[in-house]
Amino acid sequence: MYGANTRSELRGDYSRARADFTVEQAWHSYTDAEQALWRRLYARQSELVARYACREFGAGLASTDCASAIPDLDRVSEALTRASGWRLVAVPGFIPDEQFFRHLAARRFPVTVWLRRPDEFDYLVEPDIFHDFFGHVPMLFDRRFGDFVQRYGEQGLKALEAGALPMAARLYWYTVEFGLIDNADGLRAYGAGILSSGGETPYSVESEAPLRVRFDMQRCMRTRYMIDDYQKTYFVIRSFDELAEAMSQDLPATIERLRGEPELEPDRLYPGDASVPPRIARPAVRAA
Ligand code: HBI
Ligand code: FE
Repeated sequence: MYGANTRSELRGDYSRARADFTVEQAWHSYTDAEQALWRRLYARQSELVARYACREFGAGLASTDCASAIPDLDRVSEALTRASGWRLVAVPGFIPDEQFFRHLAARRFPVTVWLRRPDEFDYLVEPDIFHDFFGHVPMLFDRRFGDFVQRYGEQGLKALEAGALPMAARLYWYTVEFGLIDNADGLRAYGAGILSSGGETPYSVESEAPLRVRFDMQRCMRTRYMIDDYQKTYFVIRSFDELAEAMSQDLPATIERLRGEPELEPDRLYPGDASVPPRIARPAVRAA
């Protein structure tokens, strides 16, 4: 989820990782305390799904059937493969960009095996299994979104070869991690970094603080991002077809066009931006 070169510490045991950085999940090694923490995290976030997540996320989450325990990745992969041809692979944590893109291009989603500590309930910098699984896996049950992520993996490898990881990372960041969608259901979130966060889920849809800009691929690829705070800018699509369209273009060609362009800051609007207003927060229903 975060740029590999911007994190202070790497958790996880990489000593038993294979050449493609996959490991055994060792599902039976999770402690009762970790199972209880998972259930608390799941209960908190799933409460927010009906109101803030797009319907594809809600449908995918239901298919994961992971409310009562940390998911067994191989078991979920059986249902996921039937739905969208994706499967899950266990990894010790962040893996090198090239390996990450190779997995995505082969419709394999890397899921970190360790779970955060209780004191990290509300926030941690590193993606753990709750972020990777609860945040990312539900959307992969949607075949169109799954096609986009696979295509992103293929294009990401080309971007790496072109020495343009930052631009490719921004595209991932502002869609897969922090994307919003504005369709007949109103403004909702589909990004994993949003939907795995208790605070950022309502903030991204209802707060007056951040900017919300209609998705434009080049605008997004030029815009820097923060990894340790709520986003200052969210990009808003109207349909997942927009992501498919964006990935139908040749990413290296777009990168070449953007090479000379200055990077953009996430805390301001630029000429040509189309703003999207926040969704009006429904007044909290007072307990009778
Ligand atoms: N590794 N496990 C893991 N998860 C990621 O999201 C991830 C990664 N390595 C690299 C990476 N992401 C970046 O290349 C992308 O976010 C662009
Ligand atoms: Fe992520």
